[in-house]
Amino acid sequence: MTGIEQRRILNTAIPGPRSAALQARKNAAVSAGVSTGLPVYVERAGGGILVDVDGNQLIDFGSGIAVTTVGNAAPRVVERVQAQAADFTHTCFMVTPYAEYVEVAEALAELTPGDHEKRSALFNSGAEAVENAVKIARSATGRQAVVAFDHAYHGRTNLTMSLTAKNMPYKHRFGPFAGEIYRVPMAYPYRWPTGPDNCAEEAFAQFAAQVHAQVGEENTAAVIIEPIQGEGGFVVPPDGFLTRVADWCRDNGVLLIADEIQTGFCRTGDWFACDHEGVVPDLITTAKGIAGGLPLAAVTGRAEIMDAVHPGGLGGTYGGNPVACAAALGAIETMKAEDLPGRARAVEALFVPRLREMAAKYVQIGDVRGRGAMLAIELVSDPVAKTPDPALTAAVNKACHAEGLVTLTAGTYGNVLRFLPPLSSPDHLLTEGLDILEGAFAASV
Ligand code: PLZ
Repeated sequence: MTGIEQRRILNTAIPGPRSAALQARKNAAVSAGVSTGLPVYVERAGGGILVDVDGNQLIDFGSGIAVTTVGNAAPRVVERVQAQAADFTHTCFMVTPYAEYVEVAEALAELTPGDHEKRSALFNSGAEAVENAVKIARSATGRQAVVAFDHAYHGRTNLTMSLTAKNMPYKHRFGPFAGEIYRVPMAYPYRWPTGPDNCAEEAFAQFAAQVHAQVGEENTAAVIIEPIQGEGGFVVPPDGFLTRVADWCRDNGVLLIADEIQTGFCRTGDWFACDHEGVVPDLITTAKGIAGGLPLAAVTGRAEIMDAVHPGGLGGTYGGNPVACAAALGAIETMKAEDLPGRARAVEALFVPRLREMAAKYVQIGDVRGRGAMLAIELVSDPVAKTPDPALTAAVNKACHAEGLVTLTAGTYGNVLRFLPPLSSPDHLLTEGLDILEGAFAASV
C-alpha cells in the first residue's frame, strides 16, 4: 500500500476551498465539454482512499471508472513503471520494438478466454481498441456490417460513438455517424416486457430475426457486446443469452467481439466476464484495469483472424508504450499474486446482502445487480411501472459525495448508481461506504 491511512477524513466541505480554487482555474483553462463529476482535486491515492488537496480522505467506489482494480499507485505497478521510465520511455514498437509489448501480448494469450492460438495488438484507449477490432473483423471476413445492442457503450471516437447507444452526452450534435452499424434489443432482465424468465430466449430470437431481416447474416462482419454492460447501466444479460449469440455467430461466420474494457481483468469475479458462461469470443477488447491506471488497451483474438490483416495495417505512434506495458505486467502480477478474481467475489458477498436489505427498505431501489466488484442499483419512482428516477439518483449520488464517498451514476435513463471499488480496498471502508449510501438514501427519498 502507499502509506495512506485507510480512513475517511473530512476536514472541509466537499469540495474544499483548494479544490474550488482549482475548479475555477479549470473552468478558465479547460473546455467546458470536459466536465467533472465530483470536482475534488486529488493529490494522492491508494488502497481504497483518494486524498484531495484540502487533506480530505474520500472512500473510492469508482476506481476512476473501473481502472484501478489493483489499487491506485499499486506497489508492483509503481516499481515497474519507475524502472521502465528510467530505462527508456518510447521508441515506437513499429520502429524498434521491445520485449515488454511482447510479454503483454503473451499474458493476454494466456489469460483471455479460450485455449486456441491467439495474437494481440496494443493501443492507447478503449475506443481505439474497439475501432481496431472492427477494422480487423471487416478485413478478416470481407464483410462490413457491425451489430451492436441497445444500451451499449463502446467509446467516443466517430466509429465507437456510432456503436454507443446513448445520445446525451455522447452523441448529441456530433453526427454524422459511421455507416454499417445496426442496433438490436439487449437482454435486459429487469425491463424485459414479458418478464426476466423469458428474456434470454426472446431477446436472442429478436436479435437473430432482426439481423436476418434488416442486415443479412452474410453481410455481417461482427456482433459486438459488453458481456455486462457498463455505462448503459450494468445490465447483466441472463445466463444463456451470450451463449446463444456466440453459437449464432459461429454458425453464420460472424465474428463475436466481446468488449471487456470495463468488465475485464478480475472486475466481475472472473478474469473476464465471458468466463462466467464459458463463452469464447473471436476477438476481445481490453483496457482500463489492464495497466493499473496507465493508458493501455488491446485487441486479442484468434490467430487466423488477427493475422488476416496486411502487414502495417494496424499500429499507431504510442500503442503499447513501454511504460504502459510495464504497468500492465505489474498489474497482472498483482492480480495473480493477490487472487483478485477471488477478492472481487468477496466484495460481491459483502455488498449484495446490504444492497438487498436497502432494496427491501426503499421501494425506489427497483433492481440490485452486477457481478463481483461491478455492482449497481437501479432507481425508480414507481416500482410497478419501473419509471426511471434520475433525479433521486442524482440526489443520492450528491449526498454520497458530500460525505466523502466517491460514487458514479450510469444508465441510459441516468437512474443507476454503480459501485466499482478498487480491489485493494479493505473491508471496513467498503462497509463504511455502504453505511454512507444508506444514509444518503434516508436523506434523499
Ligand atoms: N468500451 C465497455 O466502458 C469506457 C467511459 C467514460 P476509453 N467507459 C468509460 C466516458 O464518459 O468517456 C469504455 C467502456 C467500454 C469502451 C470504452 C471506451 O474506453 O478508454 O474511454 O476510450
